[in-house]
Amino acid sequence: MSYVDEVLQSVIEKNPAQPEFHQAVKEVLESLRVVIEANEEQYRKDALLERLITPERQLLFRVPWVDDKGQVQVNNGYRVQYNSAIGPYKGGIRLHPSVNLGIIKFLGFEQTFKNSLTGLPIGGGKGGSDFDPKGKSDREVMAFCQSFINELYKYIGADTDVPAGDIGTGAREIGFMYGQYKRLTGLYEGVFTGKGLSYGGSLARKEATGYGLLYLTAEMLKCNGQSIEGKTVAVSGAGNVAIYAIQKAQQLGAKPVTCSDSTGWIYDPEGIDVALLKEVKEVKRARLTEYAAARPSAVYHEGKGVWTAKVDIALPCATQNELLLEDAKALVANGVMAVAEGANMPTSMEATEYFQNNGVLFCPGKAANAGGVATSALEMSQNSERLSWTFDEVDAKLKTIMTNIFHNLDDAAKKYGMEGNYVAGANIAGFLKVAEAMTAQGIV
Ligand code: NDP
Ligand code: 2IT
Repeated sequence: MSYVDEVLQSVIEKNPAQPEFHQAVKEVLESLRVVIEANEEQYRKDALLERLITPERQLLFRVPWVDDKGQVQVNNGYRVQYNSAIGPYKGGIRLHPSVNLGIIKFLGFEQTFKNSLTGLPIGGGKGGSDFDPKGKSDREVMAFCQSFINELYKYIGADTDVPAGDIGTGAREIGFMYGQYKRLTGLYEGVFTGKGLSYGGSLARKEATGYGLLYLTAEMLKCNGQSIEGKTVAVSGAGNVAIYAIQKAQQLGAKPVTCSDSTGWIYDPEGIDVALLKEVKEVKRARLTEYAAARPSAVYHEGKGVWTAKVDIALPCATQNELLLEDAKALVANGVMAVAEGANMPTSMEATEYFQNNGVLFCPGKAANAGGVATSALEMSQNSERLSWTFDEVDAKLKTIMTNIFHNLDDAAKKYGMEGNYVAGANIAGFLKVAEAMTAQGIV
């Protein structure tokens, strides 16, 4: 049996009931075959893949907090410190009822490659909880965040592990977590990113994932003789990534016509009104029905269906496995020409292969959504030098980073005989840097 197959088999045996983790590992290892096989004996002897796949440390802890009725609630807390070969652990905190260890591991594994692709010195990590911020009062969210940090503060720090936002964790949650960390440690340091601008946050971090997604998509189209201008776009999600993806798409001359949340989706043939979407989601924290109520051109559909819209470009920006084979078929039948992932692993492997086999340009999340964490690394740099850069400075760096990422994965795909396969290109380019750093640092 080949080394890759051996490791794939053992991952499934050793990590039962973690389907998202298996999926992420399978996608990466399948596309690394050509690289591993070229150096199989050495990699096997060094157990390089086993070390890459096994997190350096996994923290699981109890998070008790008191709700507004005086009732004690208990949630599970997680932080998976995946790989520190190229820098301190770096990655977001997800707060969503679906969170479990397998989901945090898949996210941490992906993050390791993504962070490598940014070209910046950040290792991979991810954390979270099954706490659901939806419908909670600000006081309840604060009580949860403080309790979460009462345990986590022991294991994080500006030079060891730097958490940030993800689903359910935005500026409010980061503020509460940062405040508690500072209170417990007495340290005013860049231990979180995505901080508020008044206490060490970076301009353009809030916009960075969505903007970066569009910078990369525009570059991918350009390198394939196309332009983003005039294209219609389907975006899923209505959170941090989706909102700023929609905004940048409009700035680049495209027309986003959809967005979605966990209850339904909007089709707005006039183009999404970003100011209204921000008001509904960032300020009121309300459902998309409120968007439709305020916008005559918009149609609200209950449930799934965002991928049935006829568009040129699809940008999944909500969550994992939200774009399945049947969705890919609908998009292809409607003439989609490019798909780039704003979310982490939103497209199933079958759907990804369907796009690739039907000539659709496809860029995976670990490259396409890397602008968020890249700008987090820029926030860390600003915190270290105790300076703040202007919005335009950060945005210009972000654009350069996204353009470079695209060319790195394009070059890697070409070098290994898989031109146009950006999934393989991203996995190979991300892997080679981490593997080299791990090998140089010995068996640790
Ligand atoms: P937010 O919490 O701001 O928004 C998430 C959006 O997706 C919401 O509209 C939410 O709807 C929807 N959503 C979440 N879970 C589900 C679900 N199970 N089914 C249907 N819809 C769902 O998160 P972000 O925008 O920050 O994150 C979105 C994706 O992007 C995630 O995959 C995240 O890992 C990834 N990402 C985020 C980065 C960041 O910097 N924030 C960076 C890189 C990637 P509802 O409100 O109804 O739950
Ligand atoms: O998935 C991701 O890259 C994020 N949620 C952002 C991580 C970060 O550290 O900014």
